[in-house]
Order: sequence, then C-alpha cells, then structure tokens
Amino acid sequence: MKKALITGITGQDGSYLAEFLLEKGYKVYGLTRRTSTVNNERIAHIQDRITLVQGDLLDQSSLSAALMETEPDEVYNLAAQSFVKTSWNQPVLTGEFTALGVTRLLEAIRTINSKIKFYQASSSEMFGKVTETPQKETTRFHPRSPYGVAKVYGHYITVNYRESFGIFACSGILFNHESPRRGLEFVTRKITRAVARIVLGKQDKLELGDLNPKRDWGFAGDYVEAMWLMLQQEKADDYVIATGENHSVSEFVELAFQAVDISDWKKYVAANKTEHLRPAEVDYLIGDYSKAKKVLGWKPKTNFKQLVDMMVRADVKMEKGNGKA
Ligand code: NDP
Ligand code: GDR
Repeated sequence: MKKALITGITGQDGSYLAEFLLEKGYKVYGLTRRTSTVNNERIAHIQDRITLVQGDLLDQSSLSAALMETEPDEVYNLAAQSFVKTSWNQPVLTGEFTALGVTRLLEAIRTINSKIKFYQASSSEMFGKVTETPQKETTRFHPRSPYGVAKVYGHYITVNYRESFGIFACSGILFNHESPRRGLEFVTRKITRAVARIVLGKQDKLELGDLNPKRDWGFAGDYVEAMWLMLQQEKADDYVIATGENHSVSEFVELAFQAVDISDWKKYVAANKTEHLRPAEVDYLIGDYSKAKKVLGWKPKTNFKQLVDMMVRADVKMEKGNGKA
C-alpha cells in the first residue's frame, strides 16, 4: 500500500486529493496545525479513513517528525497562505508559509529520505502581468502580489532541489480551481453564496471589487488527479494545469444569477468597492495545458457553466439548511 502525506489537507484541494488517493488505495496522512477550534469540516466525511499528524510549515522539526512518523512515498505540499488579498496585509507571514515553508519541507525530505516524491502547489499567479498568452510552462513570471512572489520562490526552490539533489520534485502550475468547498473569501464562492442568500431573501446586496479581471476557472476535483499523475511519471517535471478558457468576474456573476433565474443581476451587485480592490491586479490569465495533455493524458472534465451551476446548487442547498456543509 502506497503512503502519501498531504500538507493543507483541511483546505479545498487537500480534501479532494485525500478522497482521490483513498480511492486509489493509498494510506493517507494529513499534516494539520493546532487550532483552538476544530477546523476539519472539509474532511469530516473521510476522517475515519485518514490519519492526521500535527505540524506546521513554520516549524522545521515538526516537518521532520511528520516524515519520520508517516514514512510516505509521496508528499503533496498544498499548505500555504493562499489568499492573494491578505498577502498585502501579511507579506512576511505569506513569505514564511508560502515560500520558505517549501524549503523547510524539501530540507526534511533531503535529510530524512530523498527518495520521497514531492509535489509543489505552484500557481498561475506567478505569471501575474502576463508577457504571453496563453501562458505555458516556459512563460516568463511577473508576479503582482506578495503571494505571487512567494509562489515563484516555492516554484524555483522545487526546481532547484530536483536539479541539485536529484529529488523527484514536481511543480504543478495550477490555474484557479473552485468547488463548493472553496473558501468563502474567494470571489467565486463569495458570489455563489451571495446568490443563494439573495434568492432565499437572506441578503440584499453583493459587494465586489473589480469585475473585469479574467480567470481560467476549473473544478478542483478534476485538478487533483493531475497532481497525482505528475508523481507517477518516469521523470519529474513541471506542468500547467488549466482549462484553456477564461471568463471575467462579471461573466461569473451573470451566470451564477442565471442559475437561479435572475436576469437583472446588476441591481443586486455593487462593484469597485475599495476594500475589495487590490494594490496591483492580475488582469488576464488563460492557461495552455497541452503539455499535461500530451505527457500525463490529463484534461479537464468540468466546463465553466457546469462549475458555476454546481457551486450555486450546493450553496442554495446549504443556505436552505442551517448554513452548514
Ligand atoms: P486553502 O486556502 O483552501 O488551504 C490551505 C491549507 O494550508 C489549509 O489546510 C491550511 O490549514 C494550510 N496551512 C496554511 N498555513 C499553514 C501552515 N503554516 N502550516 C501548515 N498548514 C498550513 O487552499 P487551496 O486548497 O485552494 O489551495 C491549495 C494550494 O494550492 C495552496 O498552496 C494554494 O496556494 C495553491 N493554489 C491554489 C489554487 C486554487 O485556485 N485553489 C491555484 C493555484 C495554486 P488551516 O485549515 O489550518 O488554515
Ligand atoms: P485569485 O482568486 O486572486 O485569482 O487567487 P480570487 O477569487 O481571490 O480573485 C479572483 C479575481 O476576482 C477579483 N475580485 C474579487 N476577489 C475577491 N476575492 N473578492 C472580491 O470581492 C472581488 N471582486 C473582484 C480579484 O481582484 C481577482 O482579480 C486564487 C487563489 O486560490 C490563489 O491561491 C491561487 O494561486 C490563484 O487563484 C490561482
């Protein structure tokens, strides 16, 4: 039985990846940090089938101890301070988690068992102010936030440990991926939850920032398969994972309201609210996943409309209940 350790298992991607690896017959371990309130909502349904170990990306010895305790074949590093807007308020902390945290984990692998295969959660935010469209593995990085800068560091330290020490280390450059388990502050989930609450009469307005940026949005459940596929290849490499299609925030809003038969969505939406604008914006992202298609045999299964509908449906169901998952 193969063993995998997932950092960030309590997050959106961690929960889907844990489900996926259990299906594949893995013994799944998850690294969690100590919190005063239990924060396992996304993995509650599989908690009796996985094993949690305590550790933090800030704490080198906890990472080494987690590797010694679990002896994994594969480590998936999904933990990060992942909200771009917060990275301007907490740039140093974002660098500690999202950049140096990767080195701490790679160091633990190098010293404890350099045969462990490693996946790093890189991001399309590294392309930032894009220099080429669509963006692929060779496109130059120009990050536009402390988060994007930290991810560029995490990306290159992964490449460096592969080249320096021969560690089987891969970076998946994933474009935005969403789901009903997306954190409430990200724009897609903020929209679908608000639409559900508006149609049920629980909320009047949806306040947003800039409606013009375009993102290549896919479904998180499809993307975790690509993470696993990268670690099953002969050779470690980096791959763009995307849908190859992009849409503006306003298109997302329109479609989400359409899903509950509201066509005059503009009367419910207040845009350009200062608190949701960013000091520097990423305007246009669209990924070219042809390398992943060719080498990994991966392609997305869920289209934009199916994603929006899935998220709205899930939020309506949740809001009809007591707001709990
Ligand atoms: P989430 O924000 O949902 O999850 C982040 C996870 O990281 C949580 O489990 C969180 O734990 C954990 N974490 C944060 N800080 C630490 C720390 N210091 N030590 C240990 N664990 C920590 O992110 P997603 O699931 O959406 O994303 C997964 C990864 O993929 C992230 O690295 C993100 O940056 C990256 N990514 C995401 C994309 C997306 O569109 N979703 C696209 C490209 C990259 P806790 O629950 O305790 O807060
Ligand atoms: P992003 O996701 O920054 O792309 O990072 P987010 O959903 O936060 O923003 C997407 C776009 O929507 C615009 N926007 C708003 N965003 C939020 N959160 N709230 C608003 O009210 C709002 N109004 C407009 C943003 O300005 C932006 O242009 C996500 C994260 O998951 C990262 O961890 C990951 O690396 C990248 O995707 C790929």
